[in-house]
Amino acid sequence: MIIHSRYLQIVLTVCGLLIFMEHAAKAQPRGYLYDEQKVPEFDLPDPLVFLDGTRVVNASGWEKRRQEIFEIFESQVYGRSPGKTGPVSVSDSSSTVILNGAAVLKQVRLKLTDGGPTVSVLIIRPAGEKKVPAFLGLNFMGNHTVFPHESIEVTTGWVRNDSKLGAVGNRASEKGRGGKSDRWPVQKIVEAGYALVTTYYGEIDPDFDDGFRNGIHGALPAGDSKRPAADEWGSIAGWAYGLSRILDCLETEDFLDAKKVTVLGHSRLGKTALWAGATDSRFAGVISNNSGCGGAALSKRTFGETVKRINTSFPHWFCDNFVQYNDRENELPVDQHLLIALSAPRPVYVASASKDLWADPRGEYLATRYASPVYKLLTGKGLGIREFPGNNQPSIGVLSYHCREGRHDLTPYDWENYIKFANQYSR
Ligand code: GTR
Repeated sequence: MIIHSRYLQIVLTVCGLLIFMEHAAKAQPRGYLYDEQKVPEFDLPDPLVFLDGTRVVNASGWEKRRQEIFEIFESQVYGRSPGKTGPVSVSDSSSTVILNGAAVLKQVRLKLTDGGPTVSVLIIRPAGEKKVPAFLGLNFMGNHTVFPHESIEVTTGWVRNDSKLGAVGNRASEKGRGGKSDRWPVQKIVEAGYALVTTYYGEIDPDFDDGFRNGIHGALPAGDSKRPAADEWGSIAGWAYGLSRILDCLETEDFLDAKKVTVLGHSRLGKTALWAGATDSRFAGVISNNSGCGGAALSKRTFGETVKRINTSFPHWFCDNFVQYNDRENELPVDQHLLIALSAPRPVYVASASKDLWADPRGEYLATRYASPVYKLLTGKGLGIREFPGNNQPSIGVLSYHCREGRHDLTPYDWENYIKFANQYSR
């Protein structure tokens, strides 16, 4: 018996260790650069110098330089998106009062384009007749995982398997209801006077590599061929396109102020939020939460996730031209500080997490800082800090940054700061 229980103890310890190691490996794959001393020397393009060496001296000069930078990101990184094909159409909507009368929950079915996918837009706003500002962010596992109300429909589209959320065989289920509500502090957002608008990203474009036949890509073939050309849109651009169509829909909502919509996203959806901010100037502010490689982190540092790794793990996220920079980050004509600058003068908040080395917190901070010259030119202010800050020391301004203590996640602490950030231009 004693032997058995000791044996059991050893087995349990080994299992525990294996689970821990697997978790650690997932968070931080081995064989990549995590040592600051080993970061290679690199040159970053100056945001205020054109490719031909001419310097930008005023706001109209920046508009031209911005166009130059934008075209490089379009053709080399995210891919060109088709223009809007016509008005979005709402096929159905319903409203319910929630939070003891403090809020209204509305669901809208939105057709993104003729013959294209229909997405379900969840809007939770403070009760009343006032037009309120909003946060718009895509979610990873379905609207029903965001808030536990029984009226929120369970997505019928493809979802990533997740047994905790009852997502099995790539189908979502009731079990997931409210399962991700820790990422969406609805009550806090409503109490602060904001609406939360969210949609399941997989309804815009399912997140797997199927040769771009499904989702928004299938409905809007970019050219003659079904598959996007090397400079045409990948999934990140597809999700960003969806965000813009949701914003079209918000422009018709009576109780939302569509001029005060902050686009926000975590991780791959943080990359998406940054590209949405760059492609659609109607977004009043942009928040990138732990977006990492291809998001806010500088690619040329090659710290944590690299261009080659991301193009290999997720071949559908970027355009095919991005592959030519695998192991050749130094040849990239842009880096991610310029992506942030594309949203200027609109406010951008970049946030990292201290244990999320895969996303390169310091690289995210540096990109924010190096976007400052553009903000200084246009607004007189840049990022308010000149050193990488300690944990939980937010610097909030037109350019904002914090590194939260902890792991890759979107937490109430992050939201607390995002609300302060949005208050600067939304209240
Ligand atoms: C990781 C990927 C990151 C990040 C993350 C996520 O596997 O390497 O770039 O986007 O996924 O979106 O959850």
